[in-house]
Amino acid sequence: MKKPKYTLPIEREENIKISKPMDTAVGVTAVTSSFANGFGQMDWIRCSKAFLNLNQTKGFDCPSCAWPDPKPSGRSSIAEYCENGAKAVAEEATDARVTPEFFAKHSIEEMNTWSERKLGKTGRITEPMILRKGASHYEPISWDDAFTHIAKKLNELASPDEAVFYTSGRTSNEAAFLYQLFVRQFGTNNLPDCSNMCHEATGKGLSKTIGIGKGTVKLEDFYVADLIMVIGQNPGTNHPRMLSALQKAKRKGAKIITVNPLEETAFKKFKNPQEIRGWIGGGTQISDLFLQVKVKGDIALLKAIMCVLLEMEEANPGTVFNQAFIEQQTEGFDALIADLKTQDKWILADAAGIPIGDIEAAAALIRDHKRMLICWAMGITQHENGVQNVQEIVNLLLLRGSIGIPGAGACPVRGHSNVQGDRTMGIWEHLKPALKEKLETNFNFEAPSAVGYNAVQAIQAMHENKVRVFFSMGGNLLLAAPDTEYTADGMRNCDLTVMVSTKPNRNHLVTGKEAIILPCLGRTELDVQDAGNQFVSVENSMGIVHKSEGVLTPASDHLLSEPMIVAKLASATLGNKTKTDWLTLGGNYDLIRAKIEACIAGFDNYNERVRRKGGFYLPNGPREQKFTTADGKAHFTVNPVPDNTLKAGELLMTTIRSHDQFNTTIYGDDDRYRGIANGRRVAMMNEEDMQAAGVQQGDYIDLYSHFNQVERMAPHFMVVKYNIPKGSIATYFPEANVLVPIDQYDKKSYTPASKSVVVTVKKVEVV
Ligand SMILES: Nc1nc2c(c(=O)[nH]1)N[C@H]1C(S)=C(S)[C@@H](COP(=O)(O)OP(=O)(O)OC[C@H]3O[C@@H](n4cnc5c(=O)[nH]c(N)nc54)[C@H](O)[C@@H]3O)O[C@H]1N2
Ligand SMILES: Nc1nc2c(c(=O)[nH]1)N[C@H]1C(S)=C(S)[C@@H](COP(=O)(O)OP(=O)(O)OC[C@H]3O[C@@H](n4cnc5c(=O)[nH]c(N)nc54)[C@H](O)[C@@H]3O)O[C@H]1N2
Ligand SMILES: [Mo]
Repeated sequence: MKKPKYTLPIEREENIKISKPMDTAVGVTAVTSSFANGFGQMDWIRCSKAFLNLNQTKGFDCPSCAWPDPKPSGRSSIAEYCENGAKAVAEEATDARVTPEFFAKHSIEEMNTWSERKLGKTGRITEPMILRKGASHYEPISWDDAFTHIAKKLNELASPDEAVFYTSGRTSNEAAFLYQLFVRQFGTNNLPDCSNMCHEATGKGLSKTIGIGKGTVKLEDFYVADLIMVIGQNPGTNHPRMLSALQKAKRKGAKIITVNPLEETAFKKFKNPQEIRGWIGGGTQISDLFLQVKVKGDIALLKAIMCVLLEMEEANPGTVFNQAFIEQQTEGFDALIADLKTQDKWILADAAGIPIGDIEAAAALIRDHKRMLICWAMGITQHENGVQNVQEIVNLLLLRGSIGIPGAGACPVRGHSNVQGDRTMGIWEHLKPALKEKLETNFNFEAPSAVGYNAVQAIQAMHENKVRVFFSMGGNLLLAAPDTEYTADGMRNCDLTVMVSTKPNRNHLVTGKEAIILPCLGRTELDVQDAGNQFVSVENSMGIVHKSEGVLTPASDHLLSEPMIVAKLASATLGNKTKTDWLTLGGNYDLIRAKIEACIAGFDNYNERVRRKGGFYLPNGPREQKFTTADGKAHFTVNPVPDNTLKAGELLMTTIRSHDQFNTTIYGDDDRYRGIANGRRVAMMNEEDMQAAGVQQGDYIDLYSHFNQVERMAPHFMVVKYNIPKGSIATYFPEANVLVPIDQYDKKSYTPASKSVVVTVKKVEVV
């Protein structure tokens, strides 16, 4: 058989080291590791300045995750950042530079042999660059020529819908608002974003049931909660500052239930590096009850818990369900109960892979604790039944009336630091009628009404030659998307791909026939415009909008800010068709904020309130039990249990993040908490599945997926014996994305099923 040619370099990693997963998260090693990371990449003055200004009232918002700051009235605690935030800052504030000379020296072909880690470590891009048709190397281009060129290509399209404008969730409110405004004035709603592959299922599931697409809790709710469930989330790695909140909750007496196929280190013990006792003490045990669910077993588990709660309620009526709340505030209770009565808790327990005794223990904890708060992330959303998973969580909260009261509610934990804000600003393939009307009256144009492409549809349209220009405001769609080879072919089909980026990534190397890189300022950097020093604003995972102001000297004199890039592009593309004074807006972000205030609810006195310490909170009805659904009620839903049966030899694969990466940016090759070092092409397998497949730890396997009769293959993964349920297997994102089928997604939200792909494995015989 002919060996397939891969888009990404595939190294056979020979020196992978496996040790026991760690029992304690954060602690001293993590802190030393932050400093090692910073000092390795920056000179020490720059490094200290960066770290001293991270998450401070006058400094910049951490460019890593969206977890809120613990001191809303004034972010002042020294070192209010975590190890992984420090890595993100070091990555952006690095001293390394990617100059035109660098691009002249290294061809696309050569750079395509480098790993993601090596690509990212090359440094900050200093000038706009163009890859001309058929050329082997990027060459410099002036900003003006770049904008003229892109504008010409956009204006030559047969329809504005032949262009796609992607956004990654680090983009500020100001840049995001201008960007969607430009795209809509240009004439399309093709605004896919990283959220389409992330919390889209959360947005859909929550909007339908409670009337708002976001969570209902604030940080202070953690400190008065009686019971916290953490489902499908690995906070030790992805939201490390959440561990301080969980620790504080525990010290105040809360119980914690964790639900995950892997017993992540954070669930065991946590030592808080910000307190003396964190350095010397034994640490806080986080999880009281760990439910080791099978991959995609969450609905079965939640239903089994609700069946047991129903039994308890029937035995002692009025003691388990919050009848008053259910009667006054909800719809659909009878249908839910009717469905639960058709279920068999033993069959459900088996489908979830959890002993019935543990399910009963979870139900008893829920019955005995009034204020319940449920957190979740990608383990819940990235499945074909992602929306239903979210709705099942809502069912449990509603049964207990645990929503809209202090210490209780829904807490989807967001990913990128401003992904929630981007949505609030209108980055979405849907243009809601209210925003459409506001944009039209404030900017004097007719906005398109047709729904645009989401991420999956955009890639499919590229394949069908319906997309000629792909423009990307940050991010790395090629590697973030499912089905890497399919997505790569789609990118190559475009005439022009344009990336607004800080650092090189694979999407600069697998491109349309022509490609342009527009290098932008990072969040850590000073942003000086005609109107003086500018700051931007972001919305965290809990709906608080606050400012972020860079302090470091920009990586190069040639960089433009993201708002200015949008302004110049809009001005070049729209010419005299627009009635918006783009360049004035781009030069003074107070003016952009005034426009946001005019168009988007909740931003009254934006310029004044955003300057207050700690920022301001956006309106959230369900937080006060005012459900914003059409009928003003919260809705129970009936969600079927997904069929998880596997044929002999099949395994259900979930793709997860290591401790050394931020999405497609790979900081290093270690996953310290899980005890894996020097490599990322690993497959974490259950011992019995290893025996059935005839493999041992250290063997290499090829992985295959077979969705809709299409075979996809990912070669050379090293087998790691891991504590994971039988039938489940875990690999890292983005290495395993080649296996995730583009057409396997949640039909309600289009979220790719990157946490449940059926695979088979084949041992690689060493010759
Ligand atoms: N340092 C760092 N921080 C980050 C990121 C990063 O890459 N690095 N990424 C950011 C982004 S964009 C996001 S969205 C978040 C992601 O944050 P997380 O959602 O925590 O990230 P993942 O690693 O994708 O894994 C989720 C967890 O779900 C579990 N899981 C997998 N399948 C299932 C399942 O079927 N059911 C259940 N119950 N659990 C399952 C996995 O074992 C893992 O513990 O983090 C953000 N923060
Ligand atoms: N199989 C699988 N696939 C997944 C996931 C998974 O768990 N499994 N997770 C999904 C999730 S949750 C998400 S959010 C997506 C992530 O998808 P994306 O947001 O598209 O990917 P990132 O890796 O976060 O983007 C990194 C790039 O952003 C650029 N960048 C960094 N900072 C800035 C900045 O300040 N400005 C600009 N303009 N550019 C900047 C850098 O050039 C960097 O290379 O991936 C999804 N894909
Ligand atoms: Mo995400």
